[in-house]
Amino acid sequence: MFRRLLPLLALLLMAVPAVAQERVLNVYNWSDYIDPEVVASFTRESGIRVRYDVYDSLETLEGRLSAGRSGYDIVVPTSEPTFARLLRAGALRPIDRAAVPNWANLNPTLMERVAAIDPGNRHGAIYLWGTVGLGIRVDRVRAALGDVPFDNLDILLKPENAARLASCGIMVMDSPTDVLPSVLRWLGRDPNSNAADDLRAAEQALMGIRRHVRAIIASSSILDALATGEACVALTYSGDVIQAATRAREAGRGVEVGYVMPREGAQLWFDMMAIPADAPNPEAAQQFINFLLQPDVMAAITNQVRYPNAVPASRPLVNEAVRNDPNVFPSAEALSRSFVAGTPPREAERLRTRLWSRFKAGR
Ligand code: N2P
Repeated sequence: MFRRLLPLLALLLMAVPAVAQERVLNVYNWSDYIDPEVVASFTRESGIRVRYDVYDSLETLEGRLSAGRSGYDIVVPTSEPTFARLLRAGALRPIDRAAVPNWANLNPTLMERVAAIDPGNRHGAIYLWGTVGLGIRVDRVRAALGDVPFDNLDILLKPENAARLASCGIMVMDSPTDVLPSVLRWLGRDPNSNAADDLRAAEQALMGIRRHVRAIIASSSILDALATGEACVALTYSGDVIQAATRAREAGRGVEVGYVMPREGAQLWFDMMAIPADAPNPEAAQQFINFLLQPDVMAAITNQVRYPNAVPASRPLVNEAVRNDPNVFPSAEALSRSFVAGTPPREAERLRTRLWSRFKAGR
């Protein structure tokens, strides 16, 4: 009996060092935010296996990371507030530029914008960026509202419009961080205000449409609901809407999805590739960042997820339809009206969280 098991045992022993040597990269990224083929080709090229987890809101990401020992090597927080807060808490590791030669491919003007919170850009490189706006079912909204201009948040936030659209499905992504600034801007207030009366006004605006809102759910579920036609107006991230539009078109069931970038000024955000201070495999993380910063790799990602990147040399390699889509690459004029969220102090953050619970509960 034992004799027969011996060869098996020998085989197992031989396999142990191989397993111990296997290199693993633990990635925690947004959902629907990469071309899976890119991950596969990184593994083929480097021999590093990728364990890939996803989140769909900054609140989820921050909750997971602030406990420490997340076990991740790569995370992708938005520059403000999440990346800024993690940085301040000492939760991010400086990136060794010598290990990331493709850093030179990054657009210096865009990187300058995030240098204000990360002097010298020591802890993060821009992965992708985009705006917050509305995904709409164009025909349904046209039928319900008539010939109004489809270029601002009136569609969602004016109670009379929301009442007309309620039956076809209004949804809002479950993220006070990425929703409140746009509501404040629509009200003509400072999108980054932490003043109690501004936040109260934002709450009133949201409560004014609450009974017409079908769902306040994770951004990943909003993408699905837009693609199937279950949502006819949804406040979410730009590229998610464009991905939903593509899926809806491919499904061929007559669902036509459009993106509305708020004319009053859209929230603009930058998502940063960063390495947690306690990352188990920071060398592999740097290798991965370097891999992603290649122009052809970045072009593949933008083509797939419909968000612009920060590698200008990728631009000629992006499909023409994507390259010329002003919802993917906003015009200079639209950008000049946009704003970037700030980092609310603790007390204001508490007010925002409480306000959001009341909005979700509807009272
Ligand atoms: C991807 C979500 C976009 C990231 N599904 C928002 N910062």
